[in-house]
Amino acid sequence: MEARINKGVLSLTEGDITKQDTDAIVNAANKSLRGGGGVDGAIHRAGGPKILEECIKAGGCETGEAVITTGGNLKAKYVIHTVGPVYRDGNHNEPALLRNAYRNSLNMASSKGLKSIAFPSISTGAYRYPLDQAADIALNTAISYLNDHSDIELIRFVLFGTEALEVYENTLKRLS
Ligand code: AR6
Repeated sequence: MEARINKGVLSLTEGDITKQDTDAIVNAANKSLRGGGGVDGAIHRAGGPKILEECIKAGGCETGEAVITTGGNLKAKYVIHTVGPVYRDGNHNEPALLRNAYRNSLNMASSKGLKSIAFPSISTGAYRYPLDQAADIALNTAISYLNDHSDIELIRFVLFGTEALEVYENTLKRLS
C-alpha cells in the first residue's frame, strides 16, 4: 500500500528490514547500542561486525534519540539506530518518546542528504508497545514530516507478518 504525501511517498510492505535497498534502514536498538534480539540482532547479523564497531565508538543512545553508522554488508548505505520507549502503561511519556524516535531518525537522514529510509515498527516487539497505538504515532509522524519537508522522497515501513501489515494499513486508511 502506498500514499503520495506532498512531494514524497509513504509505503507499507511486509518483509525483512535487513533486505531493504533504501539509502538507510532504521534499527530498533537499545540504549547500549551493543546489539540485541529482534530487528537489532537481524541487522547486526546481516550487516557484519563493522556496524557494531561504529556503535561502540558512538558510546550509546538515549531513548528517542538517533545515531548513524554505515551499513556494513547491507544493501542500505547507512543504519540509523534509534531507541524506542519500553511500554509500561502509556503514562510514562511513551507516546512523545516514540514520536521522537521516528522524528530524530528522519532528521538524521535529512542531515545526511538521504532520499529514502525504511523503518521497522519500533518498540512493538520486546518493548511491548501496543501495535495499533504505535502504528498511529509512526504514521502520523511520517505524514507530518512529508507534509513539512520536501527532501526525503520515500518513507517505507517494513512490517513483520501480515497482522502487523494489516494494522498499519488500516491506520493509514484512517489517517489519509
Ligand atoms: N524486519 C522487520 N521487522 C522485524 C524484524 C525484521 N527482520 N524482526 C522483528 N521485527 P523488536 P523493540 C519486528 O523487539 O520492541 C532488541 O533486543 C517485530 O515483529 O525488534 O523496539 C533491542 O536490542 C516487532 O513488531 O524491537 C532492544 O533491546 C518490531 O520489529 C529491544 O529489542 C520491533 O521488535 C527493542 O525492542
